[in-house]
Amino acid sequence: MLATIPATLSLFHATPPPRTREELSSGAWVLRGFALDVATDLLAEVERIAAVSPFRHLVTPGGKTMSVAMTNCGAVGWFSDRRGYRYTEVDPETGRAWPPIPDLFADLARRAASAGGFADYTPDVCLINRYEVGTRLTLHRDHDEHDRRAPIVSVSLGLPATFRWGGLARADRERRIPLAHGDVVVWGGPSRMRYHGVLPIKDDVHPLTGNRRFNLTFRVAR
Ligand code: MD3
Ligand code: FE
Repeated sequence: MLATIPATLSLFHATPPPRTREELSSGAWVLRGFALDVATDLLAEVERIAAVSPFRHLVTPGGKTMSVAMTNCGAVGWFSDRRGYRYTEVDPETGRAWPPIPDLFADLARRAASAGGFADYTPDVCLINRYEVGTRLTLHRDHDEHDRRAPIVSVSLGLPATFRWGGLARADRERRIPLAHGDVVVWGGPSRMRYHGVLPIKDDVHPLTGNRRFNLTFRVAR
């Protein structure tokens, strides 16, 4: 006789990923599924933010247009053009302040930092990256923030990505880390200045975001 499968375990329901905590390298923690409970609300906030400060493709100082579309919320926002990379208090595209960090964002970032061993985390900026199929982020380090003792907290939403996790020198060997919808990573301590990037997003459809991936990165910029 066939065993009856309880509805909660049936294949008609997505299998919930286990909520694990794994240290990638000293100070870098992957919190699998940490944002799953609030993912829908996070995406609604992203829409509200983008209605004030729209997603745009920034131009690097070298004159290349980035394939990732970006916007920000917070007291400052990350911006780039031919003049360089910097944090600004005003969105140069709208001439107005960046929208504030929603309480839901601040609360999630603080709880995640705490789970990674960083107490009292109060980010002043959340950079929001939007990836389409084929979009990538080339290997780089984040060095425009004054306070490098504070971790960066990143939240993955929508389509999965393969993360490139390098070392402190550009030529160091890198690892590939899969990041799924709802995963949160805390990048602190000696890991804060490592090289990292994202491989091109694969063609797929996510029930909440369609053919897109969003990434929230919380920072203490100043
Ligand atoms: C490790 N974003 O916005 S998040 C970025 O998925 C960025 O959108 C990627 O790299 C994304 O700058 C990766 C993970 C991340 C962010 C910052 C880091 C990892 C980091 C800073 C130091 C070390
Ligand atoms: Fe980065």
